[in-house]
Amino acid sequence: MTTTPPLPDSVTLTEGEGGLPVLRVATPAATGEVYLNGGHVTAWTPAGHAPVLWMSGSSNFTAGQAIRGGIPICFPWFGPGREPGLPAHGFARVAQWRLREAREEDGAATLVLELTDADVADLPAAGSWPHPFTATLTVTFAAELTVALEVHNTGQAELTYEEALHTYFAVEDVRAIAVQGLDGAGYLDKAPDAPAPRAVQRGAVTFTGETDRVYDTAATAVIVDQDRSIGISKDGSANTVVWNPWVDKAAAMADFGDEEWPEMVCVETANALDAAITLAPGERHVMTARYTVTS
Ligand code: TA6
Repeated sequence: MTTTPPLPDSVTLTEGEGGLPVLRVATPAATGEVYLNGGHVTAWTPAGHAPVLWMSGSSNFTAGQAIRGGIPICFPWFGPGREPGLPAHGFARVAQWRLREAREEDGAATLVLELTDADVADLPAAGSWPHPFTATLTVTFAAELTVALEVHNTGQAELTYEEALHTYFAVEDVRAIAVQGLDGAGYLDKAPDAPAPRAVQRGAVTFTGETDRVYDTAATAVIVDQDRSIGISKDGSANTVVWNPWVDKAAAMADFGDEEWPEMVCVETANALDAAITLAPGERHVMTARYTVTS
């Protein structure tokens, strides 16, 4: 039986969609929510702004299934499952995280969630992934949203993993936005009609079809939308992934409405592929993303 730590007045633990436990945050600076299923941030709305994170109206809310939208945690692999039958993007987003601490300071509410190898020992999605670890997710809701994923190698052997904060942002129309800050960065182009597997970004990223790119960059990105800009700065991350499924891929996903693709763009903070992290026994690594909104 998991005990709930003391909660400040700005944080409540209640039943969310599908009866799943959800932590709801309400401070003068922002509101937000995090599901224990997947350690999944599903909402952040700074005071005076429209919701910043996008959620699919077709998302599942079933224990052990990924939520579509918000900030899925990809860990310990990015992309296809490494063994037959294992889910894409790792098991962290389908595991039940535990709330370790909730605190309020200077008007900001911070939630600290934890997942260890013991929590996934019987999780089919973990397959035979054998490494002892402790993953800690620290989410601070304020006028900015800060999300930090720390991985601690608690085992006696080297641990190599990939990770991403696979964040879905709400936009007016993806066909009219630009993502700045990636100019000159090399990228892996995963789009089905990519002219070449690798390219270099020229200017801002704009969207005219399915877009699925893994950029090699530590730079801050900015989503320039019609009435606002969303800044994505980061520490401890060598990759930024930019994704929009466009028409065909959206239609192929059961938990993604066919007409929803213009409303969102993913700009993901990651360490993937060649930038996978390797920890010696006892070592830790923290990847942090910081989101800001300006109108
Ligand atoms: O980050 C982009 C991506 O890897 C795409 O290739 C697409 O698969 C997307 O993630 C969503 O993956 P999911 O497993 O959440 O459907």
